[in-house]
Amino acid sequence: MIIVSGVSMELNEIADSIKSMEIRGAGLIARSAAGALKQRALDYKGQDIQALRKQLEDGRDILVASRPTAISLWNSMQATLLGIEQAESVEEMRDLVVSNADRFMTRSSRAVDIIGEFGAKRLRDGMKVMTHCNSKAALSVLKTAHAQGKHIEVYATESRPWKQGLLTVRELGAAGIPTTLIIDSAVRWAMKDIDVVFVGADTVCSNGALINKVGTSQVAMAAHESRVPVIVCAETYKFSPRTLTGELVEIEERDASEIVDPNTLPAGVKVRNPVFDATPPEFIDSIITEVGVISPYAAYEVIVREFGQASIFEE
Ligand code: RI2
Repeated sequence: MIIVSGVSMELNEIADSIKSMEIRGAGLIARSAAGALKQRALDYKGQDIQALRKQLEDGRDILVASRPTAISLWNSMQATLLGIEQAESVEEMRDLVVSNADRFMTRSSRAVDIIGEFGAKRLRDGMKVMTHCNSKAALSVLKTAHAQGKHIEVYATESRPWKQGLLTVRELGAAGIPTTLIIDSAVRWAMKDIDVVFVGADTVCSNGALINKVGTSQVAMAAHESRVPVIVCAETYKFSPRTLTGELVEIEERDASEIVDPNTLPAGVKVRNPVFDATPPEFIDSIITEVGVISPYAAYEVIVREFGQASIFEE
């Protein structure tokens, strides 16, 4: 049982909450999944090491299936189960999973703070910032700059259909940061007044492309046209080693009912609800990670450094 937002939850409940987006944000879903796998290890009371390993791998598969796009979920599972095949007892496997999960959760929370410190250096008094959706990493930059006494103003998009932008304006408003909410269609209209764009990341691909909340690519295109820099805030566990070996990132499509009640439409009218899109590296100024500020074209280096390189020459 783990406690999320004060509620104790089982692994399957955590997976359901990630799928329903009660638990959302690529970083928080990764931390919640690591905590769920840790709790499954702690809850196992048997002495059969193969049974424990199967419970952990089944739990990983359930959690990974809850949302397909954010590589953070996959990476957190890999980090939490790292080395279990070498464990020689149930106690050793349990202790390894617990320490792996704790290290991942601690490191990932610290990474958000470090990104805030690095990103705040790109903000000066009087700057107007646009952000899209609701990214803890991006908001860490804005709140850190504000806490340093920098007078910034934020334009936040509504981010339909889930309207995560309302979470953003409530959070920034409560922090005392002057914030303006705009609808997604008003991005290009607002861009003439914007100095810099800060967004989060669900997945950074090996070629430097960004997979993030749908609409990010339109924000980036409008910024590029106005020569406004786009800065991505992405912890290293959001970089995808799977794209290094040619895999494509699945763009999650969610139920039409998140957009409109299909029963109110004429028969035959289709509704599609993709909730992420891809922004090419040429529209991105830089990516702020907890290991440094990089060009999007350096994503390969981060992936190899953080995850190693599956060599075709390895035995
Ligand atoms: P943090 C969110 O996806 C948004 O796309 C956001 O930019 C990204 O995850 C990263 O969020 P969703 O969960 O990890 O709202 O920076 O679908 O909080």
